[in-house]
Amino acid sequence: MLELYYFENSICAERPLMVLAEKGVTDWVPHHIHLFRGEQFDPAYLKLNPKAQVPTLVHDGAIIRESTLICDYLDDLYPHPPLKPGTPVELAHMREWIKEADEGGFEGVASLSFVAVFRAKLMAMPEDERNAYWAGQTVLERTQRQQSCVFDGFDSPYALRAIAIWERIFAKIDKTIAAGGPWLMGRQFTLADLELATFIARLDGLTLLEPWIAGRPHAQAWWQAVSNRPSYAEARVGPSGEETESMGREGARAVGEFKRKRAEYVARYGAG
Ligand SMILES: N[C@@H](CCC(=O)N[C@@H](CS)C(=O)NCC(=O)O)C(=O)O
Repeated sequence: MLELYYFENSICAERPLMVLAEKGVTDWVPHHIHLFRGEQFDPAYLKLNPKAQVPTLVHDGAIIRESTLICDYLDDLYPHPPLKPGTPVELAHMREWIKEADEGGFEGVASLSFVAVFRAKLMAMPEDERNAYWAGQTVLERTQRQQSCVFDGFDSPYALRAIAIWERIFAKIDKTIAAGGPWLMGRQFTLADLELATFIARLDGLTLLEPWIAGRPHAQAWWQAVSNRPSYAEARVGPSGEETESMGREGARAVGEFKRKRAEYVARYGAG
């Protein structure tokens, strides 16, 4: 039996959801973990995922954590159509994209989400409620990042780091697709495209994507192609449900400040 613990608006949980859709796998058991209701801290869930994060996959009793590892596992479990290239060199190159997305891209999207949207939500909470929210967290690094984004907004060093990493990723996507698309690994759609896509969908939902792809026609064409895949819609990638409206509205409010910060970054360090 295959069971997936996920939250519909989690950019990490959308990764395995999209893999399942690509593979046409439908016989899995969904377990919804509502992050805004604190269900990730439920003692039963903490046994599956001590970091209190989604997604978690349970396959015949075996627990698999970390979205990248879950996607890899699912691709091995359901080999058709393959989402990994066939040669060791290509495999290493595909994994380099995912490593960059995981090491900096995730933190970047999370920071921008907090600066643009969750900041307002947390600032509107009474102080003791906000402190209780952070006190329940299990990863100190994440708590400190969130606090910096909430209290300092675009002046947080994490906002600048977010801009730096995504500037580099978008420049690299544009250059790679120009050299031979339509996908990051050439003719084959792979986990590299898919695993970046769910992160970029959040930037899109926050209305922060357009400034990054406007002057990058190849990255733009790639994004069109990824977001037009049936699996993207089937997995409901991008803000959905109760989050859609607030993400778009709050994100649009932040876009002016984002553009100013990005212009400052580009003037100082260059684009990509
Ligand atoms: N490296 C982990 C990160 C998982 C992660 O941080 N998930 C977020 C949602 S995208 C989460 O569960 N956050 C819990 C919270 O906000 O309390 C993975 O890729 O699975």
